Amino acid sequence: MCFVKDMNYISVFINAIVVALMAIYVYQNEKRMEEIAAKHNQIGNIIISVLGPKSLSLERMESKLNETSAILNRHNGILQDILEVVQRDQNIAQLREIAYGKQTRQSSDYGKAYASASVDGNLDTASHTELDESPYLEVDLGNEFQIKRIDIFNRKDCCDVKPNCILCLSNIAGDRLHDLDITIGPSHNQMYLCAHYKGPSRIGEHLVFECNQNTKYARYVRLTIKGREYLSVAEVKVYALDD
Ligand SMILES: [Ca+2]
Repeated sequence: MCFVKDMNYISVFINAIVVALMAIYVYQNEKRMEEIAAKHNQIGNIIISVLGPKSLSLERMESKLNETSAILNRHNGILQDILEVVQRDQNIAQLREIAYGKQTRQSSDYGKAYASASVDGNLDTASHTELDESPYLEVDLGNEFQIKRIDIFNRKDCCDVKPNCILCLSNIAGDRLHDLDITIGPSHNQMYLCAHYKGPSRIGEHLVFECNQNTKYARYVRLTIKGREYLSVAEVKVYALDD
């Protein structure tokens, strides 16, 4: 009996030791977890302190990039405009004006405003027809040329489509020039449309028409207004490739 009693004491003692060891283990684990949590907090604070200023810098960099992109776009637009001007100048440099002083005729003469006034190089003089049905002005270039462009200068001093309109503020609107067909061709029977101008124009306006659609060789240039109207222009300039 004494032996059994001793064994019970030993068992209780061992259990007590096991419980104590488990308690120590749990305590140490909790302490370890607290340390890990503290480390995590510390790392989090470090990350926030580092990334905080960086995120602000990124915003500023993004803003700067947007500003730079806008500036580059503006500069690109300016460069495109410059390139177009340079290209146009190069194209013009290859062209030669061929209408000056050439033979002309028009559907009728209004007083002494002859057709020749449209190719005399003077913007203060103008050709002028009567009030004709489909009035026209024609330039005979003498030979065939590869016409690329035709410039028309409306007269600077006249006229409105309602010249006798007293209530109108002005009768010098220049809008008689409208619904204009600009045709070119090697003969009167072979005329091709270079351009159509709906208008109306304004006094002194400089109109430019490209004849890229029809680059055939042509000797005649004709302006025709569709309808009953006066046709009056200060100057017609015809540009052809300089062969
Ligand atoms: Ca003239």
